[in-house]
Amino acid sequence: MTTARNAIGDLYPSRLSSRAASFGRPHPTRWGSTPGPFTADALSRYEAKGFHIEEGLLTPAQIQHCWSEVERLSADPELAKTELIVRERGSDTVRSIFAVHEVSPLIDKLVRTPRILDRARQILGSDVYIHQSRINCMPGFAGTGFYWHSDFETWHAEDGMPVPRAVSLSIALTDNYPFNGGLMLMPGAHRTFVPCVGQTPENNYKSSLQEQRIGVPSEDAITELAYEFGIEQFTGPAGSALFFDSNSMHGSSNNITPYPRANIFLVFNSVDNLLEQPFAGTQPRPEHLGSRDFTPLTPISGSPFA
Ligand code: 6CS
Ligand code: FE
Repeated sequence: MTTARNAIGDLYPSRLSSRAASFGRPHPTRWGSTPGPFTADALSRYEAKGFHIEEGLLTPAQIQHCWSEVERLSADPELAKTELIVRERGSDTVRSIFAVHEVSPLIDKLVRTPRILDRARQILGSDVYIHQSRINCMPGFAGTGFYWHSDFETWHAEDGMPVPRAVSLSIALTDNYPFNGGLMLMPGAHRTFVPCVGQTPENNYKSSLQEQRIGVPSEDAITELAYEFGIEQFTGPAGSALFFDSNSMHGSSNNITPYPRANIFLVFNSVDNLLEQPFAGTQPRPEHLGSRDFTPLTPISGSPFA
């Protein structure tokens, strides 16, 4: 156990020894006024709800291309020996594959595709780099969910991300129904920061990626948010995309249906929001969870995702 360094000057104190009230975040959701592919309407909905869904971001052929890549990576014996693969607790089933933009040239092209990269830059008002990338798999019957959390809470406490100036993009590789473990989000709750109780053990990530216990809000805090904001769900055919704010309150249920669910998850962080020492006082997590290669992404021409 370590002592949090959040006593003074931390605008987003969490991992506390006793409960503290939720509060309105002092930072915006959309930064600046960089032009880009999002319409003004889409941007204002993103600002209000903390997320925006775009159906058909990828075509069926592009999804198939990505799906082949998932199969290749899942079966790669070298990758299987590394921490990039996280399995379901007590089984061999692959739950997540991390740093996919580094191990897959195809996903590297995806993150540099102008119509995708420019959307992240438009929301964050600056150049961006990839803080974390992963493929999340939720097989039929066996997939387990993620409890309610804000990603920014973890990235701030465990990776040292200063403020919520990051946007996540989740691209559905399978159809997302209301019943196969789809992501639930609380529209508008991204404006509220919920300090969480509990000290962070070193190497917390070794268990939190299977089941997060530290850095999750109390049931009372979740109840308050749910009554104020309600809950919506990201559903839609394969190829649909969800852009969501780093402080969105979200989670998912287990998938007991036979229909698998998989998505590509890309986190773009602003180059004006570079990682510092983790605010929980712990050692920084490994590169594949919180990258410290802050090189801005450059767009490519001739992308297979153009
Ligand atoms: O650890 C991460 O970076 C992400 N994964 C989990 C389970 N919670 C926080 C964040 O979304
Ligand atoms: Fe999350």
